[in-house]
Order: sequence, then structure tokens, then C-alpha cells
Amino acid sequence: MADTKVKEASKTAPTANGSDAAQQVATAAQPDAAMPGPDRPVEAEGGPEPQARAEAEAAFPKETYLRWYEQMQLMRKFEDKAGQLYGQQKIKGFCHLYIGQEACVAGAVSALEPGDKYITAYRDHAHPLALGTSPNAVMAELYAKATGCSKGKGGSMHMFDKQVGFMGGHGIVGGQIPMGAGIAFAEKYNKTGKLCICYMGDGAVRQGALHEAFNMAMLWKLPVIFVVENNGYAMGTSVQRTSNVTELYKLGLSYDMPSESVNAMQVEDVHQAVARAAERARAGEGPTFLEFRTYRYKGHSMSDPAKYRTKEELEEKRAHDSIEAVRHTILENQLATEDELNAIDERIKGEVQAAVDFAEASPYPTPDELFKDVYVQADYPYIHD
Ligand SMILES: Cc1ncc(C[n+]2csc(CCOP(=O)(O)OP(=O)(O)O)c2C)c(N)n1
Repeated sequence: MADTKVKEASKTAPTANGSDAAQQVATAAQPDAAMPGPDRPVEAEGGPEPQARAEAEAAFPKETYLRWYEQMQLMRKFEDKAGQLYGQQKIKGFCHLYIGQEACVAGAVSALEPGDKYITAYRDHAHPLALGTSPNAVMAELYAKATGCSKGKGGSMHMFDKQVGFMGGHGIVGGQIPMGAGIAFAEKYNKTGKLCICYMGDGAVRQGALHEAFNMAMLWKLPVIFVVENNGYAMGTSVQRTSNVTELYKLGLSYDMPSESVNAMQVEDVHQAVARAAERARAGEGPTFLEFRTYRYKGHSMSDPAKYRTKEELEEKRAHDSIEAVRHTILENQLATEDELNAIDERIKGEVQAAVDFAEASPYPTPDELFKDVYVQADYPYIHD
């Protein structure tokens, strides 16, 4: 999507480029008044107060807001349903919900182009849904059915849909980071003009894979946008308990990588940051590291009661819900009526139910599928005796 308002915004918005980086590192070296410690609560990063939002003008066109609303509601309602189905043991195995983090994907999809590639970790239902994979195929994959987007062989953590540019969910923490750099290398090598956006959790940034990938991506100026979705926790462990550097975007600065922190509860901010990074990548200027400050409302996975955080913390974060913020902006600026938004909600509820019916009625993969789509194949160009 390219609209004039966005372009204007991306020209004027501040960016942490190489020269700013030095300043930011210098700032980071100052003694911190509030030293991080195990008991320090996660910082409030929820965006403007509701009152401030009410007075904000819509910064994007009506179509963009409605598309965001629809996409994010689809992600949320789809996953609400998936959570229920897991409780009924219709969906088995692992299941990590994205609820609360929807703006991280919606704002990127609106800022990028068809043909750009997406790769992420195992919290991966929202990405294909926003990119246009049918909810039927995502739900059928959760049911391990042959009609799923990974033919029922991937399940919740391994959604794939090459057609829409989704290069997968990946279960090994940090494993997708060098793959994201590799995909970007292929785009550059093939001169496609496309880029790769590579998502990871805050738990992944301490993997060695990140540092090797950052170094090479900078050295070769690869068209990649690295995104850390900082939702405050890796499983049950807070960022404050595991990292000396809690403003995670600063990790990119040691590679001179343009890096910035983004309030990812505001889809507009996500869009603008990704648009700036994409502009740089397409101009041959290489990678960007974005820290999306976000929050997951549910536990790490379905088996996590999330006892490591307080009810008050969760409520405070939910008060800044990204979908509510978009709904508010739409109504406040009269971009649509309450009835129109409710009609969208109803339509999405119907789509999600249709996806469940489709998954239930679909067959399981046949045993011979075990031997298809494996890595080693006769015509694979590199691995041969
Ligand atoms: C290499 C590796 N080590 C450990 C695990 C187990 N594990 C699964 S998820 C997870 C936490 C990752 O948290 P984060 O990266 O913050 O992502 P989030 O779940 O918050 O999206 C861990 C340690 C794993 N899957 N892979």
C-alpha cells in the first residue's frame, strides 16, 4: 500500500541511523536511575491514554483503518476460537496464541509490498491470516488435517504459505533469524527488489544466531527488517530477569544497524517504522532492527497459567488494546458507524466458524505423505554424493 500521508510521515519521523546510534549508545552508558532488577515491573509501553486518543486525528485513510480493523479482528477471533477448541482437545500439541500482539503484523502488512517475505517463530497464526492465507487452511493446519496450509504436517508452530510470502513459523528459538537473513540474501542476489521481515521474540535475542546474522546482514547490506516482538516475557521469565540491556533495540547499535523502539500497541506507529525500514532496504542501505514494544494477553502456551505476572499488570496493558484503539479512531473520526463495525465483527465470526466446519470435515493426511516434502531430494542442487 502506498498512500501520500504515510510517505509524508515517513519522511519526517525520527530514525536511529548510524549517527544517532552513537548518541544512543552514549545515553545508554549513563547510570540508570531505575536499575533493572528481578522485581521491577515491566515498563508501561501502552501508548497514549484513551482521552488523548479521542482527540487524535486519523493519520491514515479510511480504507487503511478499516483494513487494519478487519485483519486484527480476524486474528483475535480466530485465536479466541482456537483457544476454546484446544480446551475441548480438538486441537492438540502445542498452541501459542498471539492475542494482544496483532498490531505487530497488521502494521507491517500495510507498509510492505506483495512479494516481500515474512518469517517468524512458533507464535505464527496471525501472519498468514493477515497475508491472505484462508482461515480454513490455517484452522485445518491446527487440526493436523491434509487441507491445512502445511498439509497437516506442521501444526500450530509450523504454518507455511509460500504463495503469500509466508516462509514459516519455526519452533527453534532464534532459528529463523539466520534464515531471514538468507531469504534477504536471495532477494538481493536475484535482484527482485523485495525484502524479508524477520520476527523474533525477546527470548531469541540472546541467541548467538542473532549476532552472526546481524553481522552478515550489515556487512552485505541485506534487505531485511529484523523485528523483536518484546512482549516482556520469554515463557515465564521477564526481560528484566534475563537481560542487562532491557531496551532491546540497542543490541542492533553495536553492529551500526539503524535501530529503534516502536510502540507496537499503536498500529500506525508499526506501519510508519516498517515503511521507513523498507525504504532503506529497497534503496540498498541494508537492514534495520525494530523493537516492537507489545504484550501478550494469554500465557506463553495453552499450558501456562501466567502466574508470573499480576492481574493489575495485565489489566493495565489491556487498557491500551490495539484493536480498541483502531475502533476508537474509526468512530471518533466518523470513518464508519458502530453498526458497520459490528457487521464486520459478525462477518468475521461467521468466517471463523466456517473455518472450524471446514477443518472438522477435512481428512487427515495419508501415511505416504510422511515421505513427501522432505529436505533431501534427487534434484536438489547442492547436496549430492
Ligand atoms: C533453541 C531453543 N531453546 C529453548 C526452546 C524452548 N522455548 C520455547 S519458547 C521459549 C521462549 C521464547 O520466548 P520469546 O522468544 O520471548 O518468544 P515469545 O514466546 O514471547 O513469543 C523457549 C525457551 C526452544 N524452542 N528452542
